[in-house]
Amino acid sequence: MLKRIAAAAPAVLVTAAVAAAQAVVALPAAAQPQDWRIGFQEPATESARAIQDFHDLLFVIIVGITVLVAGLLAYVIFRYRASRNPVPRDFTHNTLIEVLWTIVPVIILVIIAIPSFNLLYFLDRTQNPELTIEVTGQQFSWVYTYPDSGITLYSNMKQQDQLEEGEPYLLAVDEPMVVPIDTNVQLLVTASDVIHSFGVPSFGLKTDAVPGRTNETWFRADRTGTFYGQCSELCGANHAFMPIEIRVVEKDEFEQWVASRQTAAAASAPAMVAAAD
Ligand SMILES: [Cu+2]
Repeated sequence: MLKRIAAAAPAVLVTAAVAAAQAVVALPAAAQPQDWRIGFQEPATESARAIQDFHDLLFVIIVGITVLVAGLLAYVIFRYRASRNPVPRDFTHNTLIEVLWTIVPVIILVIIAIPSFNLLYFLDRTQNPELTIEVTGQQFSWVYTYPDSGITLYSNMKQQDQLEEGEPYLLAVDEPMVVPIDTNVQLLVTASDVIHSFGVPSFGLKTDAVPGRTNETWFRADRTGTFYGQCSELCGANHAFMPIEIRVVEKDEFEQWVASRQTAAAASAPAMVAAAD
């Protein structure tokens, strides 16, 4: 009996693990924070993937250094304690070890610096932007302007009673930024009052929005869906309530969206002129 239970246990564990994995997959397709998550959001751009790879490299190096230093320290504390080593030696220099503890860290820093600079330059800007969006942070919302198509979106966080089924409170907005898939999107980020920061983890984006200054960044999303981010610079009382929502759609869907927005803008423009008269 016991044997049979023991034999069945791994199968049960595997089933539970598969169910848990499916539960994770079945969660909303949107890229957003999840309870008890460890690690990064699933990347949706080459930039986010490269950042996560760089993080993994650094993590290995950091763990290695920490284990080595802690291990040496523990060994010295144990081996050279007063009871075991009553008459300490009194030398103060060792050329070999001094050369080593200078050269080895230099080599480690060079190993870190090369991919680090590559990544910085890769993230900085795109060589051929296919779509430009101006992002303006303001207390406490984001404004997205598409200069090529004359569209301006005022993106405000949805209050709890405005949320639709499955939309996360504190992340969902009334006017998400809409972008096409597989397109180099250039972002020109600025602010109109204080410093904000445009951060979308699954895109590997975090760019300060500084009044009087334009910071450039870019992304190229490789899957459709809804991606959430937040203002990442403490900007005032409602800093927590100016989230970012980006919808990545197929290219033809994006064209339709642009056309519908332009039609809507054209339809409302004469009315506004008439009202002004
Ligand atoms: Cu802000």
